[in-house]
Amino acid sequence: MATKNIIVPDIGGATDVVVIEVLVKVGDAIKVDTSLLTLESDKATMEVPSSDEGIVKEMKVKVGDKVSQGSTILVLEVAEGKATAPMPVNNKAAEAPAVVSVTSNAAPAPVAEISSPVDVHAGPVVRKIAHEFGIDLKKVAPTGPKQRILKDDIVNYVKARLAQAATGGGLPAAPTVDFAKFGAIETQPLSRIKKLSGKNLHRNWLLVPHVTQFGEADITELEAFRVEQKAMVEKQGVKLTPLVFIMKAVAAALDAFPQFNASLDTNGENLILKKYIHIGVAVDTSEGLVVPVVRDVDKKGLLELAKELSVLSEKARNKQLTANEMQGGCFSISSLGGIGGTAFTPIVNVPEVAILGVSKSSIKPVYKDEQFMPRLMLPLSLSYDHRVIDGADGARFITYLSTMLSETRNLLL
Ligand code: CAO
Repeated sequence: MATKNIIVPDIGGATDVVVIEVLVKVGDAIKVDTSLLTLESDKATMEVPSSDEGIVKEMKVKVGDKVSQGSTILVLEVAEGKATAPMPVNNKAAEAPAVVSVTSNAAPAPVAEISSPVDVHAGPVVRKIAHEFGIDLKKVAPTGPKQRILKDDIVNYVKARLAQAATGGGLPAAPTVDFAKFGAIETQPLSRIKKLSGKNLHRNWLLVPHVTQFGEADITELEAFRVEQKAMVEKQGVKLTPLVFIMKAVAAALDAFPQFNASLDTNGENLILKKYIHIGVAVDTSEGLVVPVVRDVDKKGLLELAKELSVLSEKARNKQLTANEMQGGCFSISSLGGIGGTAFTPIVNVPEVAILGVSKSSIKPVYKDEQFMPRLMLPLSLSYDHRVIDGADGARFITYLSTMLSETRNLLL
């Protein structure tokens, strides 16, 4: 292999022209006419094509450098026999490639004419790519100097559109805002879990026609029972929180309302009813939300469930959950009861058809037997897929759940 210096050819006598874009990098295989640089003088923006073919060995210029005719752009590794002597600076060689003028105020170059918008700043390569992909350059956010659209801007635009098509297809893009214009900022990458769960939540939000039914359960008796049992249970190293009772009540409700323990098949024509009751429980971890699944909740006792829940949530927080432990759920529970809030609208965890949100219980005056009484009320928020579940069934399910939680013996039997 021989090497050859690739130099700036005749650029119409302009000197100290600023490099505003470097279009190749070390290791790139380039051909004759591959665009190497974009230069910007007072009068025009130009793209410099390569005079040779080979592999880029070393770059000699970067964005912001000033170049003139004869400045070395890069060192090219060329195939033996193809290398010629470096082109002299003053050589007005016939082989010297022509420079394409893009946004010159003079006559526009042919490449520039391929693409329509003339009021955007972009080089011929960018315009050509935009033309080939049918991209309207006016929609691409420029990040180059003087609002110039760079090749990377096109790449980012296409990536964003593909991501959008994968989720919401055809939705208008969120505006690109330069937040630093308004004050100090810091950019933090999203965790792997956040990126994954974010994609799923977005898809579920768009795919499912959600309805959220709110309700309240009187858990005064249940709480008295829980507090009574708590110390005894804690001796066995287990924490008995309201969530375990809620899981049991949900299992009973799923048994009574099988359409909640179901999934739509992929063509949306059939409902697949499940004969098992596995419940996913959303766990908040430092990396984001994960949903381990507790299997056969209907067949397990309160203590067994409490033990399993604490093992799974511990594993979730230590990032030790296996894929298997997060699969096979029929219904999900998202409990924010340990944190606070009065109600929220959880997003259905597709392919499940419903999810229960639990908020923090509080003592409220409840009118009973012709007087107000202080009762501990638990707020419930049931979101469901309206393609599968009717509003009346949503109300029946939450009423059933409230009854189950109000009468503790229902859960113990
Ligand atoms: N009302 C009042 N108090 C409640 C309650 C409720 N609904 N639910 C729990 N509590 C109490 C518990 O009894 C416990 O109090 P004590 O320590 O005095 O007994 C305290 O709140 C903390 O409970 P916990 O959070 O440790 O336990 P849990 O069984 O309720 O929940 C888990 C376990 C793993 C679900 C929970 O820790 C968690 O991660 N929750 C967040 C889930 C989440 O982020 N969901 C959002 C999904 S949508 O983006």
